[in-house]
Amino acid sequence: MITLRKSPGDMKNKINYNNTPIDWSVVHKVISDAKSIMLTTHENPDGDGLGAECGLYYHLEEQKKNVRIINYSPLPLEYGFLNQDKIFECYDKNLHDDWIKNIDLVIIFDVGDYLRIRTLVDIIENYDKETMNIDHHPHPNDNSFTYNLVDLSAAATGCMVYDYLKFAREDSILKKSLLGIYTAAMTDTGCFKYSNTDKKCHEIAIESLSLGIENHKIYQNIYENSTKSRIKLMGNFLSNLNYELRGQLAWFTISEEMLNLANATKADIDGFTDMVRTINGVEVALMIFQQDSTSCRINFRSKGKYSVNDIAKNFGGGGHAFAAGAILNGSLMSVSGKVVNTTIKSIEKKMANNSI
Ligand SMILES: [Mn+2]
Repeated sequence: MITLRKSPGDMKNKINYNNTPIDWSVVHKVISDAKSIMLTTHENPDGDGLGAECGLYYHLEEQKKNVRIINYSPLPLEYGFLNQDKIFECYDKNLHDDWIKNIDLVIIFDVGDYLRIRTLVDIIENYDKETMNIDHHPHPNDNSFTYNLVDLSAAATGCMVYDYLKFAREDSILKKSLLGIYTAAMTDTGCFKYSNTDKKCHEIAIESLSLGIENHKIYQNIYENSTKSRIKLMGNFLSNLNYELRGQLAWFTISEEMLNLANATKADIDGFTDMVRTINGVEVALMIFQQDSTSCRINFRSKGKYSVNDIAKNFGGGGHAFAAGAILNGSLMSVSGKVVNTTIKSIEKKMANNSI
């Protein structure tokens, strides 16, 4: 059980840019003053968390900082291309605690919820380390980070790293950093397709291409690397979709049995909800995934007409307005009944409000 030693209310942030304009000069002073820095991101990391780490890592390494990337989860195979220099480490108490004990700063990317770095919270709290949160997910005002940097308008956390490097560097951004930043922007915008795609994402793409970064290879590594099990599982769930609200809501469940039948793993379900959102007429896609015998993960994706993070919040989760999720205790049957009903009611309410 992971708990916060200090309650957030006891903490006083030294910096709290909670979706207020970030003064990068203030942030720069904090990072410059730190000699040893650990970079980390949430469990089951994605292209944004990993890319942001990689983006800042090479800059800090060049600045002669004692810097390491230590994540709770191992590096997913499809992101191996970011790891040419073996920069990603998976947390191991025996290997890392002595080093973490003496560091000046922990920078946490894309976390959404502090507890998503799992047991790393304990070690950070036990050694009373200063933390810097760099994120584009909402956080409460009384968060427990020493330095809180939240920009909800950022398409990716990697875009915030890009902002920082633009401020901090006289030289252009290193190619190895840009590889990470490009990966972050590409994955969090669904390959520059989602509504969060902005000018900055394309500027990052232009800068990356100018330096010879091979965007098609990044794409292939991440998206053309499906396991056969994933495709088998896909066939199963796609032929069992449920539609509500005259096709505006599409939902599906993935049981442990379906996973076992396809010989698939949890990593294989990434992107399924996005896929269902692509269906004509579907405004909101919802996945209910039985992650073990006692709990389910739910995942919402919206095309932009109806927000979904408020629905996820009802179940103790959260996220972005149009991409959100939660974890619920209970069987697949009970969770799906409850969640589907609540979602239908919530969308009906939004429809009524929209039509006024
Ligand atoms: Mn992100």
